[in-house]
Amino acid sequence: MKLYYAPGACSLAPHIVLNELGVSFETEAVSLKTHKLADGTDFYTINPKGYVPVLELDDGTRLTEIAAMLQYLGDLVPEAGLLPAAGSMERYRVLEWLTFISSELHKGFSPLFNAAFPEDVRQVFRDRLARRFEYLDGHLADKTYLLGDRYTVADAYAYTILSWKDALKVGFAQAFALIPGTSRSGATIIGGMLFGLSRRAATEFSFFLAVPTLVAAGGYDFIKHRALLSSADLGMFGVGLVAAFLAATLLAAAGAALPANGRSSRT
Ligand SMILES: N[C@@H](CCC(=O)N[C@@H](CS)C(=O)NCC(=O)O)C(=O)O
Repeated sequence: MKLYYAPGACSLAPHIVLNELGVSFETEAVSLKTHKLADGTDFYTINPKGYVPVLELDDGTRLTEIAAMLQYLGDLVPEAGLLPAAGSMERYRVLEWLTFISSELHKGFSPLFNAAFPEDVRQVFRDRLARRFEYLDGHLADKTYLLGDRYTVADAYAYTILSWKDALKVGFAQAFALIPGTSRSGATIIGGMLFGLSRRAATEFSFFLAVPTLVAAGGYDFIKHRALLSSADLGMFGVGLVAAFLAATLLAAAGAALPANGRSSRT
């Protein structure tokens, strides 16, 4: 089996389930920017709909749509217990959740990332999404999993979408770093925690958000001020890079020594 996926995308849901099932599978990364594979293959020849995930079976059959894929995977290894038996009420509950996550949560995010929508229209979608999350929040208030105490494929999908919600909150908090003198990591960690994330989850999101942010900000600054730079500055950059690398290694080692508690208050 092969899973066509994109890092950070919803293909994480079948990816989690494939790992949970313990079946052997390969992965193939897809660039959602170019819609190409690493070898240049046009992804539309794999999935004419152009989106991940795609599950390719050993006989070459391809399956798309997360809700269908998760049911296929759950039925593939019934003894793993990730999907209740067909015909049972519990099975219909899983289908109910898969449909809710797909149509109300997953697709509810799309307008928020669409710059073509004016802010007031996006606010309508944001409010709608907030109501859906409130419902989910209330449902999970006294439960460990969507079906109560039983972990199913629907939880893997919900986790994937909830991690976007957390990422959105931390991204919002990062905007405060635009205020001169405000620390980016301080704003994202404190903001994330105020939004209900655990310290560890807020720190992790802040760290991963730092990579594209600093590359983009550093690249922009470099281009803007390139006329001021000369080869004599290279030594200074080298010292800075080595010092940053050593400090990061020390911090990572200290972080690894911390006790591994939950990633966030909800996920
Ligand atoms: N209905 C699809 C939606 C999949 C989807 O939205 N995939 C996104 C990533 S999360 C994607 O690949 N978007 C790229 C595109 O549409 O071009 C499913 O449930 O599998």
